[in-house]
Amino acid sequence: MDLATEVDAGFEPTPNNLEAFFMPFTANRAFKKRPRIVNRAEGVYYFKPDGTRVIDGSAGLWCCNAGHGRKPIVEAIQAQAAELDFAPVFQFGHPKAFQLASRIALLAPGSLDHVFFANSGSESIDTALKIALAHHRVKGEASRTRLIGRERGYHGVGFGGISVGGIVANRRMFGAMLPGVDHLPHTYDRSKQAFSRGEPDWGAHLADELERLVALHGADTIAAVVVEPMAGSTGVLPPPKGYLKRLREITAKHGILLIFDEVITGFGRLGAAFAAERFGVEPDMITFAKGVTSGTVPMGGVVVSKAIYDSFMQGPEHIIELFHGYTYSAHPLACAAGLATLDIYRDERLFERAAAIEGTFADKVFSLKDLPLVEDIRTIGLVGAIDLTPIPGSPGLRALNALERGFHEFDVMTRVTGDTIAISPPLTITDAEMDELVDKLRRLITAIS
Ligand code: PXG
Repeated sequence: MDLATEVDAGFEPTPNNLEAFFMPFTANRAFKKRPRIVNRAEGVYYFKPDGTRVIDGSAGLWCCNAGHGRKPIVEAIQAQAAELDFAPVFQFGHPKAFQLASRIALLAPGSLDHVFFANSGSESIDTALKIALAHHRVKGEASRTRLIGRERGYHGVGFGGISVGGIVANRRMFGAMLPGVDHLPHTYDRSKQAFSRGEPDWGAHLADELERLVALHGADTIAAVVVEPMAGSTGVLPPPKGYLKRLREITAKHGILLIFDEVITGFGRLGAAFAAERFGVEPDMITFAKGVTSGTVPMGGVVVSKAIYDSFMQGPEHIIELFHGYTYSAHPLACAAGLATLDIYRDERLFERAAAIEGTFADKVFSLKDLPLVEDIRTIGLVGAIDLTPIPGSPGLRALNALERGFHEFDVMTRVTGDTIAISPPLTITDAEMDELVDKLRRLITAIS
């Protein structure tokens, strides 16, 4: 890109251009021809460099649950940077790491009482898988090494996460991955579930496929099953009614750990602190990230049950119990941001708010049902998905057009996957802002028909 174009895109002329940044999960060449740049955010809006307001239909990347530019979070981060910029948590500690762990443990259901910190969802998943393997080993069940994921699952991009994940494009380029992994079938069947609000009625029996995997491999070889309570990245697939309970029963029966990947569903997205609470199912571990700091500072982690934590607390006390951790686990800036974020969630009752407006949100999203391109709509909590008719021969192009034209012509930001538009606005969104979002989507979908 030459300098003149850069200026058009709203940049100051500098010796830099757009080439140096190898962008993640982005069509780099298309983007750099026609960049989609934001340089400011407030509430449920981003702003383009020319000042145009763009409604944030995706809470950034499903993470800015408290909305953008929240003063208490900003100030907490600023104050923390001045007070304690970094502190090791290998063999040392700082107060806010313990405070935040306690706060998260209080939010998590039942006996999920201990928090291991990481810096992203991907690290959280790898951490959970490693804890599962090590837990069985310290209990004397070292044969339990197999990990079970699910088709259409997304668990980040580490080798553990893509191994248990079920998205072909994220796997096919990267070799053999982890050995000893198997997958449950995904739970979506449009012919049985189209236009379901909340949990679809059909599909609980798909959890019984786990019994088949147990019969095939032997329960004593299986360490853990990991699923997103609601699959997010592959197009918003709420769990069929009773499905997660059934998975819990089968895993418990066979001594297999159940891990809920709540990187998206945690911190209010489904109208409760965690989806585990909403669905009344207590897993053995919950992974989280994103909403814990409302996206402001990278952070992730795993909440583990007391039984798992206790299983490691044995042997001589001077021995490290788990040989795992990251330089930036429980980084002071992330902990400060997390504590300020949890205060906002509590004081503004944002999880309850998400639950209270879920019905209105669903009504508004379902109002798009009459549009000719719309093949299915799914909603749950403050999440919605709209499946569009693909352009024949070019899968994904229809939704990509929606992303591009949405940003440039309709001033709306969404996420797309395949030919699905996914929406997950900040939990602070007002009724009028929901109307604006849905109205822009209506005009956009009409325009790309
Ligand atoms: N698990 C789940 C369930 C996720 O949704 C990750 C793990 C990985 O998190 P990190 O922090 O390593 O990216 C995720 C991330 C999208 C989209 O538009 C979804 C994610 C990230 C970026 C885009 O669907 N989810």
